[in-house]
Amino acid sequence: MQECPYQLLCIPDVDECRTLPDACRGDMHCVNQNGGYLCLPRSLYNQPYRPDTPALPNPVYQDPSAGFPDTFLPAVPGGGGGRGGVEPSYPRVRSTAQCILGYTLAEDGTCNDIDECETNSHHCNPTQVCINTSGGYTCSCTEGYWLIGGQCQDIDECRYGYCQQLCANAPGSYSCSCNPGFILNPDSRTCQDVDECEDEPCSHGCFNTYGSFMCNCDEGFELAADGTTCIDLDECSFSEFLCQHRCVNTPGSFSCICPPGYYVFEDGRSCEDFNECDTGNNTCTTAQVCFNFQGGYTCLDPLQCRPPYVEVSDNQCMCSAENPACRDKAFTILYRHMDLSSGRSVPADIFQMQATTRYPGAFYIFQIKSGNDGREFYMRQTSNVSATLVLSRPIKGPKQVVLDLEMVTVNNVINFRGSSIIRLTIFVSEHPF
Ligand SMILES: [Ca+2]
Ligand SMILES: [Ca+2]
Ligand SMILES: [Ca+2]
Ligand SMILES: [Ca+2]
Repeated sequence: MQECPYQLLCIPDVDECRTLPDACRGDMHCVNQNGGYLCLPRSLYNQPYRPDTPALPNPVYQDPSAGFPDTFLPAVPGGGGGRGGVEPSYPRVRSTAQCILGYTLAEDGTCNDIDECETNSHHCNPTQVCINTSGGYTCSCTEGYWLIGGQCQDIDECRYGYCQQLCANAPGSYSCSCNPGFILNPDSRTCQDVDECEDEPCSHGCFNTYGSFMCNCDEGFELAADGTTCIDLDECSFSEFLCQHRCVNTPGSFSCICPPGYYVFEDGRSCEDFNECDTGNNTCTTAQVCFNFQGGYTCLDPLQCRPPYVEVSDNQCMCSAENPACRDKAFTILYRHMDLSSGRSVPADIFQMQATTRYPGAFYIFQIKSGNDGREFYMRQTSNVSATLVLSRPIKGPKQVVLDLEMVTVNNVINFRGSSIIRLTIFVSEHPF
């Protein structure tokens, strides 16, 4: 029954031409129809049946059941009765109503839908697609197109924000893509951030960011121009004062080194003299005295006083006044040693000298008797009985300077004039520390 749009036509047909006696009167010929029968003039019966040909007289439609709703029955021209068929012997002429528009009458009398798309009897635009429907058809656009002015035109999906980031329109379609740093989600429209750090692109630390990532470097390194590589910082190039002596760059750091005779102090930068005498790390014999100085040490031989001097202690020689050979010589020679940094800033008080024995009425004169050829030193008297040795010009080491510092004692009361000497050996270091 579903195939039948008209209920009237779908009940089992009865062949009224056989079952009814005198179904058609007079010269009329009975033609059975689905749901009724036709009475046609016999003279026309042999012609092909063409219900919509106006030249033919209207066939007579006979409704045998008389129980159908009026609405399904064609109007009877001039007739007053609503129901037909009560008198089969009185056929009435009715309008053609075999099938409604869109259906065609099949040989078995049923109305079948016309497939306008199949039979190419549609009026769809060439850009459109014909879709057959029951009793008709529709013209439609394929996906990705819409109807504008009767034409199927491509939908510019990009204009309507179909893609979250990048969009490329295409006829009947579109495609989304993502900015660098994003990947297209399975929905093919939205994008999500790529966690670049998973691929470990950085030499050191990596931070994922929305749409990108950032690298950072451990201490002592800096990020190269490529943004991912960490390169060592050359700390030594920052400042020449980073190390007291020499800076050695290392990966991620730097270190200071000191010349032989020094060690690197706790601060890691300054050089400290290695005291070879205290640590026993020297080659002095037991007879010698180890003297430490900046950057080295020396072994002092035991004091040997040259005659007429005689040894009075391990660092002092004396020439006795009773000895005639000592008449014009200094009464005592005291041996002293000191160290001095190369290039030490000047002026600098570096040594004190003082009379140990004071005679009443005596006065003292302090002077550099020998060794001051470069005029780097002078004596400055600081009191009646004392003086200071002043360094007035910088001395560059390594160097040993031996100065004879003389103290002249003058006593006019007893007409005495004598002198004593300090033989000062100065070890000037090679380095300014
Ligand atoms: Ca498109
Ligand atoms: Ca990222
Ligand atoms: Ca470094
Ligand atoms: Ca030393």
